[in-house]
Amino acid sequence: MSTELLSQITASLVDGDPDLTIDLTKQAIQGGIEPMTIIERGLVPGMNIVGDKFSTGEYFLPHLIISANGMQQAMDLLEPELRARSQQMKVSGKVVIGTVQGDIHEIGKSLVATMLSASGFQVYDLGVDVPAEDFIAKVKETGAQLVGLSALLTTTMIVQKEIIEALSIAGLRDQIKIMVGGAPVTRSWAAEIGADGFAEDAIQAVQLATQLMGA
Ligand code: B1M
Repeated sequence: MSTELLSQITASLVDGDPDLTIDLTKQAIQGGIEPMTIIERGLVPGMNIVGDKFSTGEYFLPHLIISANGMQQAMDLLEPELRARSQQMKVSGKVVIGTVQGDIHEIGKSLVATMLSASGFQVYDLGVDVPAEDFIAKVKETGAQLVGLSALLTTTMIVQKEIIEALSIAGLRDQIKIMVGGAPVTRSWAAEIGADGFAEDAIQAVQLATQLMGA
């Protein structure tokens, strides 16, 4: 039953039917399926298929936009469920997070931000298309100990490097840890650009953040 519902959620995103995605997500929540399962086994596979179809020229930008809207609205339903299930710990640190300049992909970064916040971190989410100076200003303003840089495009991965360099030039590098992530980002890229860590998904991001904060 739950496998079938998750497959239907995937298909609704691929078919670009946001109303159905929302309806099915509500059904899945009411049916007791764990929110992370709905995300990882229902929604993300749908977005991956849409992305693949875009790559091969079968789908165009409007398809991406419609499916992303469906996923975003489903995430709005799931966010309170994720928070409700998380074990609130003592605040384990302050994190400034954003998608780097030139990149407007939001969904994955927001999921990471939600999971960090639900795990007890104080999260300052700068949104998307964030320039280095905004990260620098927010770290100075909040005294955050951790910076998270998300990039979904191969062309904006380099901006992660530029932002790390800018944080160093601003004299902040010694007082912060930096983690990077996003679909094209790898552990070796993280090492190459001098980040302190890489996380593949939102769960790993929480584990990494906790580890980097020495908790
Ligand atoms: Co875009 N897009 N897109 N897109 N888009 C990709 C990334 C792409 C792979 C699709 C494809 O061709 N197969 C491709 C990039 C190719 C490349 O760089 N080599 C692509 C392209 C080309 C583009 C445009 C250039 C298209 C165009 O205009 N011609 C354009 C770029 C605009 C820009 O940013 N300047 C564009 C635009 C868009 C939309 C706006 C339509 C929309 C985003 C809407 C939004 O976010 N509000 C969109 C979408 C939806 C996608 C795909 C289909 C799905 C992304 C997504 O939300 N996934 C994507 C294909 C794909 O990824 N399979 C694609 C679900 C999300 C939960 O996963 O974001 O990976 P993800 O996040 C994960 C992990 O990566 C990780 O944890 C998250 C949760 O598990 N993670 C972190 C992410 N950030 C992290 C940070 C961390 C740690 C972990 O620490 C700080």
